[in-house]
Amino acid sequence: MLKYLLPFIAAFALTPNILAQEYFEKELTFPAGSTPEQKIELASKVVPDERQKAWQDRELTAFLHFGINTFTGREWGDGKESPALFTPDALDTDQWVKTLSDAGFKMVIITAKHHDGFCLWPTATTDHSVASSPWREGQGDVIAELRKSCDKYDMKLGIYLSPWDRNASCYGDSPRYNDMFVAQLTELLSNYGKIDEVWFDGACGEGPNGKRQEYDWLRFRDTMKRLQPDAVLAITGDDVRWVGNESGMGRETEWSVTPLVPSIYSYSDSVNESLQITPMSKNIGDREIIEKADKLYWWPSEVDVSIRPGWFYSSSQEPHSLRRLADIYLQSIGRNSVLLLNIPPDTSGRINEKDVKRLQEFRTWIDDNFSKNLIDSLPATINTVVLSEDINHGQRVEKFEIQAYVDTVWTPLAHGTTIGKKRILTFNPVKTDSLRLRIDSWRGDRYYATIDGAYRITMPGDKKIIERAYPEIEGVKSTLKKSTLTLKADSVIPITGFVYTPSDDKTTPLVYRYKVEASNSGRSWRPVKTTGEFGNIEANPIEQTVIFEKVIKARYIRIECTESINGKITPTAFKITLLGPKQ
Ligand code: FUL
Repeated sequence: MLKYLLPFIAAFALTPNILAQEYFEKELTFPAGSTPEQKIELASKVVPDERQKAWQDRELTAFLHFGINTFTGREWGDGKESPALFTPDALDTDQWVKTLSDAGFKMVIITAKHHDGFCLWPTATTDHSVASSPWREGQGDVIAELRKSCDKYDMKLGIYLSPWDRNASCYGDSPRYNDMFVAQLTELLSNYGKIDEVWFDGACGEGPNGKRQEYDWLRFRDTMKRLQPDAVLAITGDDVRWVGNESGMGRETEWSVTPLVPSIYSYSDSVNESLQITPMSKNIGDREIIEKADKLYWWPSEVDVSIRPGWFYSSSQEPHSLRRLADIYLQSIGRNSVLLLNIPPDTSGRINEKDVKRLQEFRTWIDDNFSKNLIDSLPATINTVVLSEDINHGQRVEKFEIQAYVDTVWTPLAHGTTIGKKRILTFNPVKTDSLRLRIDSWRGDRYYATIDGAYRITMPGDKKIIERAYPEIEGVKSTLKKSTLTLKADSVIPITGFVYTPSDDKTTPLVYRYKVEASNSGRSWRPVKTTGEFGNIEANPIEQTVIFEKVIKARYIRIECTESINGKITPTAFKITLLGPKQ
């Protein structure tokens, strides 16, 4: 009997002690029997560890998606690509790092291996690497060159290593592939100096043999901790959390303290389901969620987004407008997140000059708008305020209002919920000589929030810069029947490809795999060769441009959805636009 009573006695005895504890680094398990009030009190005491603090201070990190997809124009390669395609004849990592350093980035993360399995370093684990490519006659090593450039420009280096590998024949044979993955990680974390962030992407599909892999996440994490103890583990890791979209937007309410269980833990699905939260939920840290939880994590958000629509370079895409980048800045760094901005090197192996120009404009916009802090020289006309919490004491503020003293009255300028590491708020311009921050609700005994800056910022104009590589063909009609869309032109015409525009309506399933056929008569059909897959469409539902291997001549094109994202193969609507040769 005593044996059964003991855990209860221990739990009750623990509660007062744990409540007296000042802080809990990185995670906290509530003592059994904690009341909702005690849980909220304890939530205020969860703090980041040193690695997470250093990571958060960097604010702006560059992502470099580069590999076989750069040369095929695809977002997800299928692993069958020949290494002979890898021919970046002017590859210049100094140009990458200098460009990024000039633009204010403190770290770069490179796709050492993406889902197609092609390795940018001469690994001993597979032949599917730069060693089998014509680049530098098979003697090259992109990671080594990047390391050197990072040292030259005082830039930190991070590694993206995709767990999903569509090339490795042992993928799906779980213990064997886990060994291979650990060997790859070991090479990267042992031979290239200091690595500050390791990125394990969450995308996971079948391998070349159709089998799915059971990853040994904890072993992967332990390997990283052993070889690079200062590095943070992102996404499928417990140091840095994916914000939940790839469009560059942090949440209005962004909690770094959350009961959301990182997916490296086997119990993550069941616990998250019982709490009814996912990494994509609108709110992952409110009181009602915490009160239902048993455990909390300091798991801060990273906003990953590409400067172009896709992650890999494609000549048919353009960089986003400066206005879009400015919005991204305010909605990521300005919403308690780190911004991980992807700038994909092009087929020559350099950061494309259009992206270099856009990055320079972005830097200038940040400097012009945020280097003169008017808080030191009020009275002034301002339209932006920067707030912060001292995260050494956790994240505590739940509701606030910022006010300005205007014509003898304290006037509300903006209000919000969370603050966190940094919160930027914009409002209509107002002339004032005093500001005050009213905290309406917080957790714990007190809060540590301050007004750090006041600015008058100007948002760049929205220039229309996107133009199609090919003009749309006029006069096509479409009829949608089940999961097949048939497009009919007035006569037989040359067709170079098509664009699929995913529906904005969230209830319409997205097309993931498809088949294309062409016909002159509408009766007998011939297949048209394509990759048959819209890679990464779920996380990043951008327009998908498919260019055929060669121009075809047809009057009819039929596109069938063979697999949709939610498994049902009957999307109720999908929009296809045919493309013709350049005029
Ligand atoms: C996604 C991947 O599937 C994309 O290809 C890209 O690497 C992005 C950063 O993460 O989930």
